[in-house]
Order: sequence, then C-alpha cells, then structure tokens
Amino acid sequence: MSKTLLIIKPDATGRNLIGHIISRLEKAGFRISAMIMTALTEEQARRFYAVHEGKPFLDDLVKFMTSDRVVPMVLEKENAVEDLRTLIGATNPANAACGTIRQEIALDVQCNSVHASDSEENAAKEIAFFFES
Ligand code: FUP
Repeated sequence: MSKTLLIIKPDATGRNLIGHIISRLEKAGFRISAMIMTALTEEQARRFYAVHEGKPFLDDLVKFMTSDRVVPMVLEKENAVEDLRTLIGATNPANAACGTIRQEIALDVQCNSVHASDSEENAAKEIAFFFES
C-alpha cells in the first residue's frame, strides 16, 4: 500500500460535489485513511503552492484556494500516487482524458476541482502539511 494526498478544491465543495468525488475515489479502490474540512489561510495556500512562486497565475490560484472550504484527505492503495493522477486527469480539463474526474466536473485550468500529489516525495510532504503538524 502507498499513500497520496487529494484535496477537493473550492469549486467542487461550492457545487456540492464532495460526495460525488469521494464516491468516485472509493469505486476506484482508494481507501480514505484521514480527511478534514478546512478553510485555507492565504499564508497556508502560498506555502502549499510554494513551487509556483513567481508564476503569473499564483495570486489568482491563492485567491481561488482561499475562496471556500477545501477537503484534504489521505488516500491509500497500491500505486496510489500514479493511479490517482491517472484518475483525476490533466490539469486543464480541456486536455483531460475521457472518464477522468477533471474531464467530468472541472470548470477550467484554475477551477479544476481536485489536487493530487504528483510524486511519492511530494505526497509525503503534502500529507505532513495537513495531517502531521
Ligand atoms: P496539477 O499538479 O495537475 O494540479 O498542476 P500544476 O501543479 O501544474 O498546477 C497546480 C495548480 O495551479 C493547478 F491545479 C491550477 C493552477 N494553474 C493555473 O491556474 N494556471 C495554469 O496555467 C497552471 C496551473
């Protein structure tokens, strides 16, 4: 079993899609081992997306991520990081494969409904960010 982090983002919590996303995750074989609902502060959002420091979209991304509640969770499954990235689809829903979560419900490249860790190393860091502080 390996672990990864998923966040249900404000566009999805605001559209009452929490249950739908969780159902898709469970049907795909992921086990939820921790989950919270929280509102990120600007400082937390900037720290979480520190890798995007200097990018033109960062300020808008931080505004979006602090605009409503989010639901971070730890997911467990064999090959969890890679399988979850496949299930959520490409960052921009216009490029996301058919049947992926982002293709189904995301609005655009910013309001793309879910975050998922992109490597084992980042999964460990992102799980610690929400659940081991
Ligand atoms: P992903 O790992 O698929 O979430 O994508 P990235 O790490 O590249 O980007 C993180 C977040 O930045 C995206 F989910 C949305 C936002 N973003 C934009 O708003 N505009 C862009 O052009 C690229 C990313």
